[in-house]
Amino acid sequence: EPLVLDGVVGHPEEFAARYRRDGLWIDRTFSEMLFDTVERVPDDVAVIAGDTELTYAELGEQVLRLAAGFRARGIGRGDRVVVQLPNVAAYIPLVFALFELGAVPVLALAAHERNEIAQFVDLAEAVAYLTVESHDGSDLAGLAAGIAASSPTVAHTVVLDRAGGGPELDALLAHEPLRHERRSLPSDVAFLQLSGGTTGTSKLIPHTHEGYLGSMVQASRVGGITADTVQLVVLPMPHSFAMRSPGYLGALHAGATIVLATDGSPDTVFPLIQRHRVTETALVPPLALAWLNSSLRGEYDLTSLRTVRVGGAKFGAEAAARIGRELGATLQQSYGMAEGLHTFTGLDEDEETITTRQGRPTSDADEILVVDDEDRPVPQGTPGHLLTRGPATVRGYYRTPEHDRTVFTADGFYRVGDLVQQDERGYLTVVGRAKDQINRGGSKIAPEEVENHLLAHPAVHDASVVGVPDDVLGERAKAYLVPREGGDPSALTLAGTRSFLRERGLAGYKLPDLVEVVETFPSTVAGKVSKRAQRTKKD
Ligand code: J2J
Repeated sequence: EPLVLDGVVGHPEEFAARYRRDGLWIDRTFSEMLFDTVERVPDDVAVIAGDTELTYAELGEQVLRLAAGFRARGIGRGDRVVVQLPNVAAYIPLVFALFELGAVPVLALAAHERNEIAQFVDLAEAVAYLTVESHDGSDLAGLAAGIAASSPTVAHTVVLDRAGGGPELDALLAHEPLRHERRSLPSDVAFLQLSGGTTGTSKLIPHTHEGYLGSMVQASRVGGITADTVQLVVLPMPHSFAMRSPGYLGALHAGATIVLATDGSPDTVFPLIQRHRVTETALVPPLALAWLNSSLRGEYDLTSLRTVRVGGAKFGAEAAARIGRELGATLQQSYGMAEGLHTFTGLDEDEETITTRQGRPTSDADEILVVDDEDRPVPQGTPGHLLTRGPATVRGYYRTPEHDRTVFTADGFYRVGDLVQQDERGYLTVVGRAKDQINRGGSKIAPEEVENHLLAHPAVHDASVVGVPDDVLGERAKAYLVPREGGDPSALTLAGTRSFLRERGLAGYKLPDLVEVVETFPSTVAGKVSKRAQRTKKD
């Protein structure tokens, strides 16, 4: 019996049938995919994190022990579990234990705070929350206690120590392993992924096993993943670039080795690359720049690196050209979105393509439309709005039918919100953005969410948050604030504004980098705030 989760819009049956027939969706659950590999290469190393090293057999056993532990707590198929963990060794076993049971993880970022976690718990009616006691100075054990006390749905919290171990993990691992078997179907929703977001509240994306794994298989092919791959994961594990483009799922599928790092800075990762002979990784542009510009580069042997994928934000052509020259690795640009579509440049493409394009879709079934403001297709090569539909791309968010009507067309195309142009071979170049979102070095911020919090400040009359150009991050967040009459404007410093937002439980990466107090906002002819004028304003 298929799992029915309310608030999920699937693909129409004729599309689903075609994607299955054409092998774009695969007849496997996440857990089956993993155990296929466990059976094939039990003694190969699957995961390395710090001092922990797990073979595929050991990983499989941990998954089944943890699954037994979760099942003993009553967690089963269709139950939503908010998982908020940094890139620790237990990440993959814990998440796959939930997959084995057919439970539906909501994959939150370690950087999230009270605000985001409470939203996910409420929206998904989560039965459990799984986290570490603290991360980057934020008290997640306290958050877990608060949620346990106040949430009407959360029956269990599991709090690991800071390094992702400790007694609660041991207690789960002490269970006798379950037998691996099919407890969910490939067509079931596998997990809920975060959207970058453009509105006041976070959106969750329901991905099925078959669709998400299908997109991973496509990416693994163009990404050249094999059993010999040693993949370094520095981006947050829940990010779709880290998961399936081709990501650690691609590595698990191929029987490759995954090396986890909790951050991507050269001092953390160069030693790991040297020690484990890392062959590939995925980076956002600021990290790629940090690697290129690091004085540590000469001190480590990085010659094992064959492929460096860069995506999540626009990677400039000059920096792009340096990857091959200075790191001796092939650059593979990737453009994608958690909602589904992902594109890649080929590994054997010419220099011009690799440095100036963000890639092309992985199959012809990924439909691409480039349109004007009235949804009319523009001539090929002309910039326009990207609309897409296909086997990787969902048809709606989780439980937000009204929002869906604005971001999906009647015939199921997703309005990505990016401005692109497409060349005659199908390669896309990202030339701008139409959606109200800030891309802070790959981290996505919804201005409306931050503005709503700022409007709650007693000294704020009005707030507008925009992205302003930044050499390293691409964009930084700037808040323009109109003080409230009679309020205390001296509270509206950068530090004051940031600590106000932090106290409201907003994730650190969403806090403004700059604050400017102004009398009024520039407006458009239509009388709306002109964010364009604010983005380009000179200080
Ligand atoms: C310009 N903008 C880009 C790029 C994403 C693979 C790769 C990336 C993501 C991702 C992903 C860009 N150049 N190369 O999910 O599987 C901006 C666009 C896009 C938004 C999506 C994957 N790569 N972007 O970044 O959901 O604006 O996914 O719409 O986090 O990031 O962000 P996100």
